[in-house]
Amino acid sequence: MGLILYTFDMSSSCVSVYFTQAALGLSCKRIQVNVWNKEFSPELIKINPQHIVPTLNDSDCRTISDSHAINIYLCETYGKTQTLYPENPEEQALVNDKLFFNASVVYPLLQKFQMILVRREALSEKNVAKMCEVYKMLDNFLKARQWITGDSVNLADFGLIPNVTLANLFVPINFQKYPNVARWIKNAEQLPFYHENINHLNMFSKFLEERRRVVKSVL
Ligand SMILES: N[C@@H](CCC(=O)N[C@@H](CS)C(=O)NCC(=O)O)C(=O)O
Repeated sequence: MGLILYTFDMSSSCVSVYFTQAALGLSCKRIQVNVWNKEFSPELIKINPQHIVPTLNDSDCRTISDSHAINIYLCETYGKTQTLYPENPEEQALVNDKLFFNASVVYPLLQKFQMILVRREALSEKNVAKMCEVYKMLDNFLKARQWITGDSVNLADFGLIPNVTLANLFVPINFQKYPNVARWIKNAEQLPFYHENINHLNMFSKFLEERRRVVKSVL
């Protein structure tokens, strides 16, 4: 049976799993689930009543349904390179720190922007300011290093890059003000599997464009 990933190409969380999957050279059957239209397949509801993507189902029927948990599982189970999720407790703690930052700070804020599209409201100034704070924090994290926790790319970057580049579509990053973020994104663009994110961003930009035409007050 192998690895099955219930996914949605419009989801930045899913892109982070694509990155890990590609970096580890794993093949994985992708089943697209349009969660925006609530087109949950019966198989997804059966294995994950929360019907959230990404959801990974491994051949032994293990089900994992959070991108950060999936990425750690893939590295620990199939990881040939320890640099993506270091074994050393101190280094691993730094990666975990930024994974939780992504899950508890960046993603919930990004979700608010996405909900605006659904509810067709204008962006709140408060949330725009919060996102600018996130950019500032990232710029500080990246001051002394090439990647988010050190000088080699790891799961923290895989989680943050899709979310931050998507946030950039809602709240454009001032790259003059945050040069370390600009450098980090440029480095990410060189990753051999970055096309997964380009595909995601292109789809999202198109969607935003359509919405802008329909609702002038949004963005
Ligand atoms: N923290 C989760 C977020 C996953 C998430 O919110 N997924 C959204 C799409 S981006 C979803 O499946 N929503 C469907 C629903 O809530 O029913 C992760 O990183 O995997």
